[in-house]
Amino acid sequence: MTRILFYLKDFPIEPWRNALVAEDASLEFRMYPDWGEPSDGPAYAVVWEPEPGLLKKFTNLKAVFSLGAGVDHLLSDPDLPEIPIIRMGDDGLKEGMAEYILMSVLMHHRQMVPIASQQRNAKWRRVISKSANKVRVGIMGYGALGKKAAEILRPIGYEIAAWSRRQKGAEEGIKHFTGPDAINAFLRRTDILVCLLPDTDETNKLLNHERLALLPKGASVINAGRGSLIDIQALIAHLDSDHLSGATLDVVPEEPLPADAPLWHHEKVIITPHVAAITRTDTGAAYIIRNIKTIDAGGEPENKLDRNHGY
Ligand code: NDP
Ligand code: OXD
Repeated sequence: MTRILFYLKDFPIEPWRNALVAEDASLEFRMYPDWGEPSDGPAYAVVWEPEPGLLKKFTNLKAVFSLGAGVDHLLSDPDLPEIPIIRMGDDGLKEGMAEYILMSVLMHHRQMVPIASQQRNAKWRRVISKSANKVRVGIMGYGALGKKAAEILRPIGYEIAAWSRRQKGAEEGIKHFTGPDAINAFLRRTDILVCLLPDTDETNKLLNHERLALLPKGASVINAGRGSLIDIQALIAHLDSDHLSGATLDVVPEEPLPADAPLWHHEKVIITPHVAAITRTDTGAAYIIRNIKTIDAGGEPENKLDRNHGY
């Protein structure tokens, strides 16, 4: 029998119990705070934003599943046990993110930010948008989510480029840029910047005033990775000077965004409350059970955290 210890901050747990037990009826499902004895039997933990120090108490854990693709909520725990950490990478998560990116890219391409502002001011003025094949989309972070986003954007005809840390093989319809030496050229050719990077020491405030200035005039920015990537004051300065035409932010440096943050009311900014891709119980439960079986059989799980690189 496999025991799963479950801890989810701010999400209902019951749908997860049902989905996991539907995948494997032999599961013993324990919810915080009713864990039983921390030393009882081998177990897996499935968590989102656990209290720091909590996981250390469970000396028999074989692995921890992050109920999202990001692991910053775990790496901030100084007592995180040295066991495998598995990040979500199920199809539902990828599809959810691809939908969000498609929606946001189309919104910026078809200039919905100024059009919505015109509506608020009862202004009827035609706004003409370029054809898709003249719009250069740049995806920063070409991992599981970035790739899926490219897949959904490509048939529309956008000119797509991707920036990542490691060299990628040639791929039809994608121009690849790799590493710090290529970031400036990547930004200079990007009209709509899609950010899908993890929060690491290297990505923190990577998009500062100088780098945002490299984007062509009129470019827009979509961030659905982590809020730490962008210097928000620099972003606002570029929006106010009309260097940038708009931004869609699903993630911000401080979440929830404080009620008095000026960002809420900026004419050129669309805010969504970190909902670009929420792990779905059906595909998520199947992914967790599949990986538990792999580990139990002595295999290597999918999407294991690389602690050296922080993602
Ligand atoms: P992956 O690990 O699959 O991909 C991460 C990508 O970022 C890779 O392409 C990686 O490059 C690149 N990268 C990392 N560090 C650097 C760096 N220093 N320089 C250049 N490229 C870098 O992650 P996912 O695609 O699954 O998820 C990405 C992030 O999206 C998550 O970490 C999470 O923070 C966020 N997220 C947000 C959600 C939301 O609802 N807003 C939902 C889910 C995830 P390489 O390919 O070379 O390794
Ligand atoms: C994730 C997230 O990391 O929801 O999956 O942000």
